[in-house]
Amino acid sequence: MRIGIIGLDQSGKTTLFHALTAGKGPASGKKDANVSVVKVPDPRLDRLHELFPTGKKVEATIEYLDVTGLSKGSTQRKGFQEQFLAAIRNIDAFVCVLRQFEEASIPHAEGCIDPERDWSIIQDEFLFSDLAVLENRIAKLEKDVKKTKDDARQRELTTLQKSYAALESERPLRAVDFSQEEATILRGFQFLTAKPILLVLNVGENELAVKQLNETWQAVADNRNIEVLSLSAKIEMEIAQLADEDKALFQEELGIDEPALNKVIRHSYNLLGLIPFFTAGEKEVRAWTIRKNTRAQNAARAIHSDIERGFIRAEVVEFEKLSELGSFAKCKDQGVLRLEGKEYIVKDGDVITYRFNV
Ligand SMILES: Nc1nc2c(ncn2[C@@H]2O[C@H](COP(=O)(O)OP(=O)(O)OP(=O)(O)O)[C@@H](O)[C@H]2O)c(=O)[nH]1
Ligand SMILES: [Mg+2]
Repeated sequence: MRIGIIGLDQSGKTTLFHALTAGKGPASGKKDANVSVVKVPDPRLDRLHELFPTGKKVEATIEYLDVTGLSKGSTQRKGFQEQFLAAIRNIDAFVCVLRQFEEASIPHAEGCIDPERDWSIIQDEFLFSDLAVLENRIAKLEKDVKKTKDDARQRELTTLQKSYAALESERPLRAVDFSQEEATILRGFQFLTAKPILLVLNVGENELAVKQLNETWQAVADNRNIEVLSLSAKIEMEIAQLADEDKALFQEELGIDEPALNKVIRHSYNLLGLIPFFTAGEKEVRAWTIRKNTRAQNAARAIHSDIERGFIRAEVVEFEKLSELGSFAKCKDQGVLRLEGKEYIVKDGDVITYRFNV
């Protein structure tokens, strides 16, 4: 999973990126799209490692990209469109940093601090960008369809016209219902308004104690495929650089209940409809990421396509039961280790042993 961190200039993107990567900095040297692989912290995995201490502990990972260069009017500028789109081509979702912190020494390009205005600037940019892509493609398809009467092209045209109509009435594509077929047609276009988005209000230190979103942001968060949270990127970066024993103390002093890393990752997971399942044994304990409502057989693909292909059955136990009883053998004795077939829908926190044959 890849998530792109975007936002207007000087909103705190790079600061958040560094907070997420615990000050370790970018893994790639590229100037405009720094990539970093972030481990997904999960206390359940730590507990499994206590039960199976002989091997490695392998967390699930999410990749974050620090994407620069979005400002008012920028997606309309020649060349920018391609550059920005290239940078985010394979992105599953956005984290959008909105500046709320006041800092006289860092002027805002729009003259004053107003995260609602900034959010509407970004929405407009995305809307215009998608409309421009749609206009070109629709114009071309209309000609083609007239000439060839091709069925597939007609369906694509209809889908794109539906998308265009939504955008014209200022509805982002992430809020529109599409059939499976329509979604497949649209996927290749990488429309910006179609991607799920996590809005991060980058607040000042003095606002950290405010835990509730105000009404406006609450209403925004009620939209489909949008989440909103507030944090201070700067403070979080400072925390990320502290030694573990100092972290808790500093957080408590500031009234931060959990590190932003955990919050951002949890929201990213929600947004993308992701859940983890676990495998545990002598060699390793490991978390795997799948989409919600994945069948046991398809979930095996996260581990290896051979297991999916040669699937026989899955031995499944809830994490809580395994944690309580302490071993697979006890779980079996107590009848809480279940044999599941390929249609079983994997649940968040299932510990699975696959039986397969290739
Ligand atoms: N006071 C304060 N300053 C912050 C906060 N977050 C970021 N900054 C400062 O704001 C400036 C811009 O932060 P960056 O993280 O570089 O912002 P950016 O969005 O990556 O900027 P560009 O990549 O240039 O668009 C830096 O000087 C940060 O130290 C914050 O929560 N409070
Ligand atoms: Mg930056």
